[in-house]
Amino acid sequence: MRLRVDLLPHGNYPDVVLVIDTLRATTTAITYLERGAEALLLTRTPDVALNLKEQAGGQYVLGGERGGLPIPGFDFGNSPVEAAAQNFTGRTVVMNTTNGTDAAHVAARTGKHVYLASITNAHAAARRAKAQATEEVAIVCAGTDQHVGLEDVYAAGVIAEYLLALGEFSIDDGTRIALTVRRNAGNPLEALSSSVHGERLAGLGLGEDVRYAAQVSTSTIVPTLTPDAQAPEGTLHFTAG
Ligand code: 3SL
Ligand code: MG
Repeated sequence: MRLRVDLLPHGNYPDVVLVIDTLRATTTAITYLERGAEALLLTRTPDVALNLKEQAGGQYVLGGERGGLPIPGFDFGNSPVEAAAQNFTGRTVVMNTTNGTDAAHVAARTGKHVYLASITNAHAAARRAKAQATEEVAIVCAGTDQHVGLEDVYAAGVIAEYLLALGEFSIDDGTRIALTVRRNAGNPLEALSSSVHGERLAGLGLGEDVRYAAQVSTSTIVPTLTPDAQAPEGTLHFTAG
């Protein structure tokens, strides 16, 4: 079994893919499902989300950001702290974010089993990946605007450690880098806070989201790409695994 870490999304994933956008899209996605959401629809663009809302009204709740701030017309930003304070029971949350939702679309082009992962669900995500994989687990870091993000590589290292404790893998250099970062960048909060994006979020007054995202394996929810013929075009349909 191969374990591969892509420091940015590259595509061509043959088997299991764990998509990571620790700050903050995948952490927030996990939280929506924790708070009762029935499903998540990840769109390619904000307009796809806004059109869905216009057509189907109250059926959908919209969450997303540009530049870290809520998108005009959306109901929520991309904040796990904000999501954790809401009840989404029975609702479908439509998400669009700058990097995380795009990374999921790249993974879904070829991946057989696509999951959203973060530090908060690291153990559950690793267990799910190990259980489903037949040839490869690819951990894909979303990064920020095509730049590698320390927070995502660190999270990949956390998940890689769990996977290596669960079984035998041949590993690539991406995995070696992620493990090195995990072992040398301090505790999760130190690592996330010292990343460029962590500093940026703190500057926007969103430091509580960084703190939230640094909690290790507090959730057993693994958002799972679940093909659904009814899902609107241009969306990826995820449910709680
Ligand atoms: O890039 C993304 O997809 C977002 O998660 C970035 S932010 O943390 O919401 O600004
Ligand atoms: Mg990010």
